Amino acid sequence: MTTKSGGGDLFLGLDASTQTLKAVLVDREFNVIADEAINFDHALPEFQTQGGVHRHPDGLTVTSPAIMWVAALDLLLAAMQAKKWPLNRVAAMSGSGQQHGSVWLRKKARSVLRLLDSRRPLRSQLESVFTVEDSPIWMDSSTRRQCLALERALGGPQAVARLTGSRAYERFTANQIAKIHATRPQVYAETDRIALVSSFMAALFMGDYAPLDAADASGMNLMNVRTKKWAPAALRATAPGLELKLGRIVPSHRVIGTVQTYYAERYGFNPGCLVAAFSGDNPCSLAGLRLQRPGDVAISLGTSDTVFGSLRVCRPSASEGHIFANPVDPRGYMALICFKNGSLTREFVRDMAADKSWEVFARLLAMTPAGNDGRIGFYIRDPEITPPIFKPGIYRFDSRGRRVKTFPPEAEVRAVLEGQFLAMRLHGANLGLRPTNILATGGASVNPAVLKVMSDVFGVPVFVGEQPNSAAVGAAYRALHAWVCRRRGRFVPFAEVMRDAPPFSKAADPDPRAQQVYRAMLRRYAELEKKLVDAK
Ligand code: 5FX
Repeated sequence: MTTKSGGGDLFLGLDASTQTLKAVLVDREFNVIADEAINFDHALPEFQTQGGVHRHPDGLTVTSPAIMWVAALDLLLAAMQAKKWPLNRVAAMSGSGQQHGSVWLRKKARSVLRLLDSRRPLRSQLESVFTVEDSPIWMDSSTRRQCLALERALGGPQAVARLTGSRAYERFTANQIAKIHATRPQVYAETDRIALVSSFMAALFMGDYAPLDAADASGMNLMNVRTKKWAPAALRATAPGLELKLGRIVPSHRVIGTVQTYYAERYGFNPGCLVAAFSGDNPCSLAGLRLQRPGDVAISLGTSDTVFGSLRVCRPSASEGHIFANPVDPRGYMALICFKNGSLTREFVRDMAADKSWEVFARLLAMTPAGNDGRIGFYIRDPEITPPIFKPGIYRFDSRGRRVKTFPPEAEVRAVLEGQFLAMRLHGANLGLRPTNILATGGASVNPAVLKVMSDVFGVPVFVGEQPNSAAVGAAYRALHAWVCRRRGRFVPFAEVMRDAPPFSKAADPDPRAQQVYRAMLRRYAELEKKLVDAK
């Protein structure tokens, strides 16, 4: 068995997401050699979650039982052991957690963590350490009042965005904390530590409270996104005595400890296995997709679409998206923008105009030129956050900007794609994202017709990569990064660590003739969008 601190040749990445707890094992050649997942609803039915969460009757509150995550870790570790994962070869590990969710621990939690008994599962030892049994998570939107109060205290949405990287959002941890402080002051008083999901999972492995990493701490409305330190004004406006309950923020590539003896004794981990700071799922995905240089942008085409990428400059906006600390570059930033209308909206248009068939969709698309003869459409099937258009509907405009009721089918299919990608280009640029290449992920990234329009609208090549568990893989890559930095005793650029990773494959090249068309169209799109937003 390898016992030297950080000795070994494998890297473990965990991902505590909303519905599952996953683990991947990665070797020095960047191959995923094993993976495992525990689905909360199926494996732990006693918690009666749906999609890993409890939606409360007010329609706004969404929570998950904190002990369920612990119980899932017991199951995950047991499964890894049963499948004979070579855990004694793991040199370093890290993890990813759904962002914004908070875990509330009472004082005794720290001694329980330090004295974990390797003869017993974690669940039975941690059952009574929570002051809040149902953790508020990122899907919660019950804190409008607290958001307004934070914005008032700090001088408005733009001031909050300038300071923390995002305007006040309901799901962001400050506003969740303010709500618990206001509605359950006793619970707040009894809480010794408020962890994020990521730092809580790290604490389980370290056997002590774990510091927060700067990238995940950026999703709290509490950290000065430039200095990566707590922002005193935001702390004061949220709840009294908060800094002590939150602990330290460290750079995301920092080694924060070694695994508790519990993991060596019970599961055969190398006792010197390093634990690197855990981070949020979006920052970990950025690492998993290796978006290390400004200009590398990922577009994830899922139920909702997400655009994210690395940035050198920090230019937060109150009207769109988020700026986080970069998880692989302590001097850099990352931008993240979510668009609610993603795949379901594209499928809705496919069903309406293209006979429910992607083949027909692609054939129709080929009948129209880039720019759609000046037609522009906004397809708002679900209330949209970027841009804020809350009233569902289809808003179609002809080449002279006049609202029209219908488009021919071949124009309809092009309009939905061009509209979505123009929105991404416009709002991404407002946050400083100027792609030089795009990595497309998510369900719809297998569709060549969709990727071709993406490439033309942005005017850059589009790549695809097989990376199904990008957050867990990103956590493993970050563990490798932290391990290399520790070994060399200095910060080593992530790009250097990942230099030999296999390249992604190109799926589409932009048509140079389309550049001019989309540049002009972007201006018109922005004007029409402004009118729609102002009319709400
Ligand atoms: C990002 O701000 C989010 O709220 C989500 O992507 C969560 O991180 C999902 F886990």
